[in-house]
Amino acid sequence: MDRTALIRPVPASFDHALMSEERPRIDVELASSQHDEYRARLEEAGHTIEVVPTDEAHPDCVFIEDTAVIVGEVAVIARPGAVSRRGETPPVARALAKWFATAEITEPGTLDGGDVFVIGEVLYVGLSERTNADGIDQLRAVTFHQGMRLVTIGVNHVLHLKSAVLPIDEETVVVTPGTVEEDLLDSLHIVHEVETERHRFSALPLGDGRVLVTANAPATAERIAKSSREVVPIDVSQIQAADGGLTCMSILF
Ligand code: CIR
Repeated sequence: MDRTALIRPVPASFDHALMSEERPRIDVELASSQHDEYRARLEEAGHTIEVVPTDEAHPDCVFIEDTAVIVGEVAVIARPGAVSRRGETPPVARALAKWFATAEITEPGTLDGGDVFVIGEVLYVGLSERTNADGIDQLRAVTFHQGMRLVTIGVNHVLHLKSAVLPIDEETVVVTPGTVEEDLLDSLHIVHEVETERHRFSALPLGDGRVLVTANAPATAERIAKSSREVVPIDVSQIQAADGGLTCMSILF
């Protein structure tokens, strides 16, 4: 497998990351070792790891996924919905320019990469607290030029589309009930997150047939395992404490 994972280490300032609700303090050392474990799982699955240096001035920079979206041959540099995160994009844009032509979402558009997933030739994009209609229109123009299609999905009760809809493979997504209009997911096969594990499940296909899953949602993982996907659990409690999941810590291409 010839796949690259762009990642950004956890900064010491991570306990100042944005949080949607009051939670106990983040254990930054533990977050960092959980991130090391995540990196190891990606490497083990055959990814070449490329590191963008961390940035203490941006406590959320470990969530590198939000800063760019790969659309065919183009890396679209996002314009994060949270003003405090806008300074995260330039170093990621410079790194991606090694492999891709780049385009940028500009004002008044906002877009977080956590609102986008790609299955085949289709980009599913969340209209959320962070991504606005103008940002989606700008992304659609690039998508169109790349011969692909974009589907907009309204997102309720969660931060990003991928807080609620996680692709497992080319035809399956895990959905948190009540967060999106499921009819918009075309013919994708839907597995529901188990109610008692609400908002805990996150997943990242490792590219080798296995799926990395959050260790604190075993019943939902079991539903995936039943459809013959091998799951690899990982504890990312301190990443989840800052509203992150498994897709958010890398850009894969
Ligand atoms: C934020 O609020 O922006 C971060 N604390 C969490 C971002 C998580 N991003 C993602 O899941 N793509």
